[in-house]
Amino acid sequence: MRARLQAAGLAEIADQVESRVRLSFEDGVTLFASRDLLALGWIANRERERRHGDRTYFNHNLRLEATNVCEASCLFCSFARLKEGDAGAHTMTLEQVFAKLRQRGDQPLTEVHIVNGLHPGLPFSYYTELLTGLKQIRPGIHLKCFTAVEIAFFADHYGKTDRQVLVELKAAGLDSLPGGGAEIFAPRVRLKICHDKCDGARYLAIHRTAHELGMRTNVTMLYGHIETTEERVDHMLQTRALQDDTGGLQAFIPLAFHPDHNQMRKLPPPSASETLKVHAVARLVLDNVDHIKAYWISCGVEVAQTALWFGADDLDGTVQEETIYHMAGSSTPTTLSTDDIEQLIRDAGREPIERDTLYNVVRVPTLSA
Ligand code: V47
Repeated sequence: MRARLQAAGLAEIADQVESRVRLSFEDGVTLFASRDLLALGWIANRERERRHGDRTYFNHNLRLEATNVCEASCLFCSFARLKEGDAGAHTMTLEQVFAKLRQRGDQPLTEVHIVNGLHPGLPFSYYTELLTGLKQIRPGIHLKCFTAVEIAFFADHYGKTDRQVLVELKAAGLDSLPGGGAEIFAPRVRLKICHDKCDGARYLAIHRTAHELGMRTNVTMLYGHIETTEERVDHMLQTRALQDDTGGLQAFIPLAFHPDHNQMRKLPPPSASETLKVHAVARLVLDNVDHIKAYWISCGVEVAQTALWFGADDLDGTVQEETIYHMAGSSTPTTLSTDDIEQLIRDAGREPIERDTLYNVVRVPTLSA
């Protein structure tokens, strides 16, 4: 392997990773520039196995999007509708949201993950009652809801500070924040693809505040559109700097751009090899983030399986009701059962571990005789 790493120009970085020397911005760019995907994957996999062995995490979750009415105009989004009454616009009543959870009374769910559009016409009580009601139905359920972009919107729209919003939502039952809305932090990219939502600095500040309030969060990165390699590495380094300060991040989640039915539809989707590369570089640059998630809905089931050998150790979960990616052309199923996920992890040569949102082990599935 040494000769291969040397030929790929990656031997020094491999040594640094092995001796736990932090990678620099230039190292990140060098990793992305490498043409030897297997050499890069080998380094990322060694690091993945050092941390997690074969263990591969997933959870039993339910994904809900209560409204797709959104006043932001992100070019990559196929999900949002500007106002109520527009074709395809939908907003669930609280009862409809609660019914979605009640319908799954027979499932040992551990998490509900909710992301919405930035709806200008709902009262703040819609969100607090949403959380309270879900907790009443399933008191033990973990509520991972509302991206930092939604938190910023709530603050501006309802005249509160970001911290106040988080405190009030936490009191109503919020347990953690998902990583959506991060896109690419670089202002150049944000101005072009999502100019009218909160900027990268505020996104990170909201995660910092959530950590100070005792909540854990994730960070995502939307790749494969107009971002440069340098902007990807910068995004990872800003994430790493936050984690140095707070330790509150659980997972980093690369999200592959899907071009169908949105304003960037002329761009091709990122290739499988690009996807593997992004997961591998994330594993190596983000030395202080425990988990790299290959979100199977975004990168596809087969590529997600392969990513388990390129740095990723988590696949997200059963999901069940997803529209953001399916409206943008994802051809994955909308759900996988826990049996399906266990099997696909085993087929990939790894060991499935069912976790809760905070990575406590819920169940170590065993093979039936
Ligand atoms: O914020 C929207 C992205 C995100 C498209 O925290 C698109 O555990 C690709 O954040 N092509 C929502 N991506 C999903 C998300 C997420 C997913 C899984 C796990 C977690 C977690 C968070 O989806 C949005 C945006 O960045 N997105 N449209 C598109 N056309």
